[in-house]
Amino acid sequence: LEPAYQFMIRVRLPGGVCTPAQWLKLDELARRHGGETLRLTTRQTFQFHWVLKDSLRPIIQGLHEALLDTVAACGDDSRGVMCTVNPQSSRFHAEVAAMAKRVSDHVIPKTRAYHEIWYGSELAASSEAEEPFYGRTYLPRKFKIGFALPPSNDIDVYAQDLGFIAIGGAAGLEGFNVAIGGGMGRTDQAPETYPRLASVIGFVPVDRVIACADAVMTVQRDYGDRKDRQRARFKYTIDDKGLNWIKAEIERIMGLPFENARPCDFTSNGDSYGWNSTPDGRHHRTLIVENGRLDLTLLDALRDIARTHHGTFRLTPNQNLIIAGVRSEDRPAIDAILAEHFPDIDHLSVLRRNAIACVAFPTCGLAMAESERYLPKLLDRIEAILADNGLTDEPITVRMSGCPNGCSRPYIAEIGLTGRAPGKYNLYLGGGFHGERLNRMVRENIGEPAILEILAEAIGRFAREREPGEHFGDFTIRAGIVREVTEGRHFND
Ligand code: SRM
Ligand code: SF4
Repeated sequence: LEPAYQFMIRVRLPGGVCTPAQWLKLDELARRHGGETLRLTTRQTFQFHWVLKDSLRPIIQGLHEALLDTVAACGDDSRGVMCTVNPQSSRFHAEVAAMAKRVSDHVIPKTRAYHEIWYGSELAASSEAEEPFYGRTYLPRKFKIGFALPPSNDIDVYAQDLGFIAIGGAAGLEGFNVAIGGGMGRTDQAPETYPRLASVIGFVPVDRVIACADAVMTVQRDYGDRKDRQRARFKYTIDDKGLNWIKAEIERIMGLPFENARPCDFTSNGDSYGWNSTPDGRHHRTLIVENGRLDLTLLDALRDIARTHHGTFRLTPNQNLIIAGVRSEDRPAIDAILAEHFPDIDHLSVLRRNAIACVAFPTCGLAMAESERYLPKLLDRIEAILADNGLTDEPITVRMSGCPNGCSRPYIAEIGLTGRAPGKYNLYLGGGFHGERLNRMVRENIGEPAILEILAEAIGRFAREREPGEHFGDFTIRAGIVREVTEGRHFND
């Protein structure tokens, strides 16, 4: 007899796209082995929680039947590759999504050991063979890649170790601005750790993307800190060696210099809700899934939709879901199912639509405070403050994490909260509305009354003193409520 060890399983889902058949399999496995719940994550994939040891193999084999796996969803390798999700966001969407998938296929470990362990395949000599890129020691730490399509920065490209920003012209997709060295994780009381926004170092044409990804990952593989895990992420390699040195080394390995970065603009890192349409006559319905948690009610409704849906499901980086590629004639049936199960789904406040919470308690072993289970209650109270100030329809990004690791990307929110102890959080203000600026801590280790007091004062001033169109994060800096952070390494100053 042994304790009932419990696990989390994360699926690999490049760009967050899955078919209705895959959805139905995920649903079936979650009902049978995953506590009747699924979690949509901030990197556009699914997590099973409450998985007992005996259920590991049935889930992984079940995923395999649906052509899904968990390879490189964790570990010191390149994690799930993200891609701006909404097909309506740009005419280049399909091309960029295909590129994200190509890069994902390229960077995952080639090991056969996974098949041998989980699918019971015969032992192959190949599992002994050297990984062509990762070798025996893989990367110093996790490595994250994402593709953004301006004007949407839904993937938070500046939080990626390697971000590609799509640039198109009249003739089509031309290439990508390349941003390196983003990352959120930090440790309280350890000022040598900090979040950092990725630096844009140039432009590569479409046919150089794979070579660029290889070169960037090679630099991190060979120069990243392998002694101190706290400082092993690429962002620290860049700051320790110097951005110019790192850029030159990437160019040397790539065999070509970067072109100058091209102009581009982001307007938001949120999702656009409701129905959107694309020129191909298809329709796409974005649903708010509060904190990405699919409970039994949502699972039931989405199973009904998956049974008749002919398009795809797309998971957004804000933990929401798009029922994508819907034919005009299928729209009424989807609307009817949603109306039956969730009459209120489109009535969540603007604040809630721009909020993210990480998982935290009860499943995350690193949590210090509640997040997913607490943020909705805190939002009730912040909504009341906004209403008192006539700001109910004001979009403000709020992100909560149960510890400083920052899985909800809280350090780029206009209001950020990271857990310190049960009921206690660090409060950060001043992040950029579309993920372009880090925030700064305004108070450490405080409970709800102090959080609400500080927010009530800042929001009150915002209502009275803001300039037309000014976002809350920008206002808190202009008004001197918080000092701007211009570089990650000065986050703790
Ligand atoms: Fe994360 C670790 C959940 C996105 C930074 N993260 C964890 C673990 C696996 C805890 C652990 O190691 O024991 C959490 C599992 C909790 C649970 O019960 O499910 C966890 N991370 C998540 C998810 C599910 C949060 C969510 O609510 O959606 C996200 C899954 C992403 C995915 O699908 O792959 C998730 N994690 C992120 C992000 C956001 C992103 O990548 O865009 C970050 C910040 C970006 C970054 O990496 O810098 C993030 N997670 C971390 C870190 C800190 C890394 C660091 O550099 O210090 C850890 C801890 C670690 O690696 O040591 C961590
Ligand atoms: Fe867990 Fe911390 Fe990540 Fe939240 S931020 S899921 S508490 S590791």
